[in-house]
Amino acid sequence: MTKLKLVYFDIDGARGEAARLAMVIGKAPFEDDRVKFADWGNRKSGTPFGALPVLERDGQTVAQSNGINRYVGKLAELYPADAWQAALCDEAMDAVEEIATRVWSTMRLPEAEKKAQRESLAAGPLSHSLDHLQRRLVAHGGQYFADGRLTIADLKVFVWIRHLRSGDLDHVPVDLADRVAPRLVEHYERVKSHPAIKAYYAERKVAL
Ligand SMILES: N[C@@H](CCC(=O)N[C@@H](CS)C(=O)NCC(=O)O)C(=O)O
Repeated sequence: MTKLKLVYFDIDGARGEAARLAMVIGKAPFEDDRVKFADWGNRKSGTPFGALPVLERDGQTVAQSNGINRYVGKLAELYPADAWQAALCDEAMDAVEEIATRVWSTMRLPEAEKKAQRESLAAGPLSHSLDHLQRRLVAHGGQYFADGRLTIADLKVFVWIRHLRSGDLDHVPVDLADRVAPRLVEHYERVKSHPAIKAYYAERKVAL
């Protein structure tokens, strides 16, 4: 039997989380290898691009979060079979990845610079990205991003909106998504209420 291992940091969010959720929802058995930050220095050079997530399948590896998302989305039946719907699913995932990369690239900046850059992102590109994502959701019926049902794209957006509303991102207003993109917050609540997601976070004792 094929063995899957998802290697990601020991956090319940960010780039590895949508793949974890997809495998939980799809009941695809996998090993959840949670790397402690203290151990990362020893493991980094063993990864394809010096970064996580990495998915291992029978000892072989694949990196890049959205590629992993597509693969596990297919396994979990959370990726559209129709090529156009698949493109819409990819669009939402890539849109999140694009803005998240900009926001997270400020992580190690000196405090004053981080503050300036994050405030500027929040007022400009991050707000625009939320607005655009919301418009795409509405254009596709308002419930889900593609295929008229829950797909891996919804999981990626869910994880992003949760992060933005968590208060973990200093200098980004915690109510930004609520103010700029209330339909995305409704979408977040919709995904959050999925029974498998509720059960998963309850078991992990993660408050949503
Ligand atoms: N394009 C990559 C980016 C991966 C990435 O930057 N991952 C971060 C964690 S979210 C990481 O591994 N940071 C540690 C490091 O770069 O040393 C992807 O989408 O997977």
